Amino acid sequence: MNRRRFGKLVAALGLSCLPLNVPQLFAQGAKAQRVGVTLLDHVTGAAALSNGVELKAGKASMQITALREDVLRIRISKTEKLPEDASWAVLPSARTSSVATTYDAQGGTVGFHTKLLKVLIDRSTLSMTISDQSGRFLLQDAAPIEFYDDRFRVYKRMPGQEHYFGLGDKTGPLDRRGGAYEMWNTDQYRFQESTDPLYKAIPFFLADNAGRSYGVFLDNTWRTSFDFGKEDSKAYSFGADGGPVDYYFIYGPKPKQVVEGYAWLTGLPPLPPQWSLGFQQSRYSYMTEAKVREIADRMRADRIPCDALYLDIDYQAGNAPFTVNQETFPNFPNFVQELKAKQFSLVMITDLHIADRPNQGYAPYDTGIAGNHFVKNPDGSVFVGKVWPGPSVFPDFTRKESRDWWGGLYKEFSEDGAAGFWNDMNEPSVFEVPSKTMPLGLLHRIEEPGFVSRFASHEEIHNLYGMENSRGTYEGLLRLKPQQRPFVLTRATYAGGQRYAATWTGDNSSTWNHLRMSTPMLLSLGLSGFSMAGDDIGGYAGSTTSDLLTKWLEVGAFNPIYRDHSEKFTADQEPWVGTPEAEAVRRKYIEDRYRLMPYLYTLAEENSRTGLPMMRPLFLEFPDATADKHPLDLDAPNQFMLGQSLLVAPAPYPEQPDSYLVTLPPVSWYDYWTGKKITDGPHKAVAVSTGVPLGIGELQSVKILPQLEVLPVFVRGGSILPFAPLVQSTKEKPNGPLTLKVYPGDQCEGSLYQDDGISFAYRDKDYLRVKYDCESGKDSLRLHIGTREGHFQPWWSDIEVTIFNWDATPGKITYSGAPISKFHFDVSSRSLTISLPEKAEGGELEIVAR
Ligand code: MIG
Repeated sequence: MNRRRFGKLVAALGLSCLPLNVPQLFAQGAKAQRVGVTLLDHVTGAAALSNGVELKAGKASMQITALREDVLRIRISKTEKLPEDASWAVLPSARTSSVATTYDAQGGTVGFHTKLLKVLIDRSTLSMTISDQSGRFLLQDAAPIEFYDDRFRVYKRMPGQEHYFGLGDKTGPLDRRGGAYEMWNTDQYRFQESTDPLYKAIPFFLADNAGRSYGVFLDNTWRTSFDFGKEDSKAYSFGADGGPVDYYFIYGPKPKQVVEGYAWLTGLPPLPPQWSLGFQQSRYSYMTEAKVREIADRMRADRIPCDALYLDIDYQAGNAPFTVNQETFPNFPNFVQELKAKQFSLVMITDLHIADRPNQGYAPYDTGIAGNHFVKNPDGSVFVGKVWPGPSVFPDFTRKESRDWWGGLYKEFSEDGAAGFWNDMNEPSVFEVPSKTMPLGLLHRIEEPGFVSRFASHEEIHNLYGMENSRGTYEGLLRLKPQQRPFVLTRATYAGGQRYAATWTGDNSSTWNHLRMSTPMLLSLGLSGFSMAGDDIGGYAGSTTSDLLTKWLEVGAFNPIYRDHSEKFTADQEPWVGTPEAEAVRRKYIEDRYRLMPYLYTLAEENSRTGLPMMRPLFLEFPDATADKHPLDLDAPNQFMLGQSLLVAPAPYPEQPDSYLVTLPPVSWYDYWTGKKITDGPHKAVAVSTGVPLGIGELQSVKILPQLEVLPVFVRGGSILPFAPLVQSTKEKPNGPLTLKVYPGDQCEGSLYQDDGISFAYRDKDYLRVKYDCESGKDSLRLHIGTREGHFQPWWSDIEVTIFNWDATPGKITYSGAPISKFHFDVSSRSLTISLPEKAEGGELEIVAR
């Protein structure tokens, strides 16, 4: 059956005359019922729960509960019994949370309310409406829930001004409105702009309706699909090929609250090791120890800061995971130590498929078979599929015991000193079969705390498999080195996988269009829980060109993961390829990322504490920027925020020489590279392109003539950004002061987080957090440096404060009352630089005009 068939039915029923007459529509829907389709379309029984309501619809049952005042869970079953209450994605602590609700039953409706939300179900149609306190509807069924065999589909009204974001690593425009998407983890080598599905299944989206946001998370690991009005412009829908109807409603109204609510449900990412924010160089494959050494030494010789080098599959013996080719990597442990001494972290690929090599002394196979750890055919034999090692067997990652065994396989590499591991091919990818994966009928075993033990078909486990692979890796590494933050990079995952691994967008191509496509993909991943994400810088498939590599390294410098990677048999893609001039431009951007590291790391820490992604669409920071409150990003393709302060504006079509307009939210802005103020906010702003004065609330724009060596980046007025002296690796201790750059403006503030970057000592207060704020007047400024929180000792003993948009030599400067004589006023950049001693208790910097 066509998964979206019902959309057509809805259209035929006259949904075009919105606002809906819901009861009528639902009644007609019932009449139009087809053979084999079960529609849940009237309430036959209702009972209050302390935290929600329970309903019967004939044989079917439905439960709506409140986990928090602003988070609801909706569970529906065709039968009298709801399915097992278990989840791979939702944290038990969140799933078992509840708040008291007030039961509402009057006339033809039944429901409840929390302090923030009201839920009403129409008894005659079973149509559910969720609205806010003021009664404005947020989510409303557009048609009865439809069951067909094991499939189901849920339909919601789609208001004309509502826009949809998220769904993980999808290509195409940031706004999902008008598109349809599937979730089925797939090895999509050389995916293109409309390839779907891709590698990950994150059935979560954020909806924004004129500044009021909510999220929906469909917790279902089967093949799921979402249609945002592709079939019918008045309704959107989601459904699955099997498994439970179990979805969560997360209320904003601010989009940041939705993102934080989703993190509360599915978990926060761990604080990453700081080196993983450095520049990373990879290739399929550096074939020998000597080649890796050459790359490492060239990085240092050319003064290109770099933190991580990757080993792709060819370091292994015959592609068998957890082996090392003794001919090409003859002194492996020494080699890892040598790289460490050169301040590189080594990341090794470890694919999940274990070579099917009985009786050959291959421990991963022997211990795996002995422990009964592999996925089986329905007849009980071990499933064998062909992948890189040839015939291979597959760990049964939905068994805790098998994950623990898997994690133990990392013992030697971990002892050798490898810093991170790369879980590729875990969709799982299987060669030489049309489905590219395991047969759907294979049997996985669920043997897991919190779950009833049972067999589950591959169809149920497929989308989850990669996540549980990366979980086995993460938890195993943690057991092996409890004091060291693991770094795992996974290709496939499911909702909640951010708890275990960072990710990348898979096998892109070395084309300008792929550079363009990366920004919305990474933004979508960030909204879907995965902040620690990157793409293959320079492109994977095909050979890059010099200019493309340069521009890609510029944009990537402002992405969370910054990793250059390329396919076998493509041209070299390291930062030095081409001319010395090209290398100089690339070096400048890589260096700048390292100077910005204190800000990046502060954002990574914020992400691990709140779930807010490092890289953000504009509407997350400026939800009210447009007059009708539509998301600003619709007018600003490919612009993105890095944290709350930086706006990065690559060309919307990066290969085109034409000028383009950067849309700036209505606050003041500075040029990141020069510190010069470029706009004054809504009051005084003119549209730079036309010179026409703008009214309050209107958008400012800046006209950019693209230049290869320039990536436009803007700083929000009212930012205080921390910078470090240049280092060649995050393992190097910076030498010199901490720099605070102050960009005066409204709500002027900033913060800084530091720790040792690798261990968990921060949990015992061994970190440093400082908050800054400032107030500015004409030629005067007061900067407050907060008291240091935590007892981590920073590298600096002085702070250099640079204030931009400064007009004259100051009169008097004091720091906590003591006069400061060391300062420099630079007329040409209109900046004032002052040197201060670092003080644990912080202080007050005051500058007054002459
Ligand atoms: O079948 O390990 O996406 O990054 O270099 C290809 C070799 C397997 C796919 C990954 C790519 C990696 C490559 N892998």
